[in-house]
Amino acid sequence: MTKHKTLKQWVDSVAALCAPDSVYWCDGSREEYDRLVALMKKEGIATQLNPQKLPNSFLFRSDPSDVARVENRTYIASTSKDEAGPTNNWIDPVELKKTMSGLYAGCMKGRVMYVIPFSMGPIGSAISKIGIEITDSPYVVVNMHIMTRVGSKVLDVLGETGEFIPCLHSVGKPLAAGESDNGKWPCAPLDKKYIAHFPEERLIWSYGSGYGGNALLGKKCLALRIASVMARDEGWLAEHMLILSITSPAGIKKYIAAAFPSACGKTNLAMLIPTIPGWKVECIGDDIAWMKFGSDGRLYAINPEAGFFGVAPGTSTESNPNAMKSISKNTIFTNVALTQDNDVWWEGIGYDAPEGKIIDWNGKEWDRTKPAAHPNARFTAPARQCPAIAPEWEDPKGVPISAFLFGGRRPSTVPLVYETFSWQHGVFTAATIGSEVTAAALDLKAGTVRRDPFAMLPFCGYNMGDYLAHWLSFSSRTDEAKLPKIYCVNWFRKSADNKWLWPGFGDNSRVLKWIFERLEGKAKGVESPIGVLPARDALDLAGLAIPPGNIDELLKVSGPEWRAELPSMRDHFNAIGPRMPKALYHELQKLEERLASI
Ligand code: OXD
Ligand code: MN
Repeated sequence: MTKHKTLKQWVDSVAALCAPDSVYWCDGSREEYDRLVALMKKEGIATQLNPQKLPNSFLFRSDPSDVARVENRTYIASTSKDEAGPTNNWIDPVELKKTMSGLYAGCMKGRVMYVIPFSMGPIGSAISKIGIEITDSPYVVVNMHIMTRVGSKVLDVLGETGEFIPCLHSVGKPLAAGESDNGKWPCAPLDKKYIAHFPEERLIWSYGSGYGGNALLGKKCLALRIASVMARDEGWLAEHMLILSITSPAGIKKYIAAAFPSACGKTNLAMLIPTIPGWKVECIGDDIAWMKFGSDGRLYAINPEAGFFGVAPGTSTESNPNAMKSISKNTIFTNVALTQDNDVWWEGIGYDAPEGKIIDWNGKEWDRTKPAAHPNARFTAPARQCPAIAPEWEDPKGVPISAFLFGGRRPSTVPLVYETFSWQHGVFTAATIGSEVTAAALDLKAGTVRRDPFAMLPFCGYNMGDYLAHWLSFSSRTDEAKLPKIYCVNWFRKSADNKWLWPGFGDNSRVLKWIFERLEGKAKGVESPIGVLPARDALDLAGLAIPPGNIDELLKVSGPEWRAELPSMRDHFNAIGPRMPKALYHELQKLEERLASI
């Protein structure tokens, strides 16, 4: 337990409101993990997987209504609507607290209330932050064990007066006396789900969902939405970025952080195995980076998480062998399919579903015309299990970042890679990245570009205009030469006949190598109106069996295509509203002028 008065008072007040049967303080031990998993097995929520194939691993199936982040039920409840800005849902915080307090009243009846002290980042690092999550879900506790650093050591660092971020979570399903979940995933209906952030108070309240980022509050809620506000106020960066290191054959190591919207292969890039001899890539993190200035004026990054919460479908020995090894034991699977011998299976695992009865993510015998795993099925695995994890991944100082990469899915227009001209131009480029809408499921017309500044659209806890201004301000916080250089990448360009032009995956190391050599001042570049492209012979293509015409296409900058981008970039800036920085309109105008030459 703790001698921290404010913490004790908060826990007592939540217990009084939510009325659990008991309160339990988590110590983060292996014994605690095993005990909770055993409990969930008994309650029919967890299935033990084949211990020969997947030691100490378990499968969970969530309710079909509770399978992903719920963006339309996610709120930034700042005091003023303007503070949240036009890209966030907003409800007045007083009103929202009233509604949610009503929902929380008695919501933990029949359940245990778990108190989880956790550190985002290595315990005690100057860049790390402490959170306390209160939850009535043992599934959340075991996932937090993997995704964060949990336990008594965190309370020791917190001491009697340390700062912590209170994170309150309930699945929103009280139990009557003697009732149990009876194998059913507890959650509330969609219109009762709230994922609420009170940024001025650094407070998170989540109700009604037990899934992923809605419930593991250290991840998107704390490490991005609340941390982005803290970062603005304290002069640092909390970003939706992977962190990797790349080491040349000469043994020189550089660190790169990269942002892509969800489902653009971030985990694959973070763990890639280079196809070019002598080069090594190691992983520091696959989703979130917190960066602060070191005493040398450079930006140092830590991965605030301790695990991977990755999308299973599409993960295979071919697409990401390191991820497959990371999830070979001590892993929690959610909403994947179960084979007859208690192994997991999903679409894109790299082999056909085995014979015999397969149970789909709904818990029913699989109808082979439908997906067996939910498309957002996940694995939760300890980062330390990744064979490519960098030995320094938990260094409390962080790692110095030399380059930022931004990208999205762009079947046309955007070349494989280019370097931006300056910090301001780089911020402009990151502010306009996006992905082309391919599925007709969204309201947008196929081919429309959905712009997602810095891949932070769902995760920025304040006004997007102010966020962009915060990024711009970094060039006056240090010598610009000490800031990372900014690159745009696009692995997803297609030919006119709709074929991928670039093999991607391990071959993306060829692009990383060009970036590495640019940073060393060695690789040749060719200036274009949008930025500096690789000179044709500067990209290492040795051993790559793709038609030379593909490379021309991949590096093409078409005047008409780029001019056609300009109105949608302007609309996107206008939609951010009056707080949109003028400097970025200026960059847009400069781009337009440069494009006039081609
Ligand atoms: C994630 C996401 O789950 O970005 O990491 O959606
Ligand atoms: Mn993410």
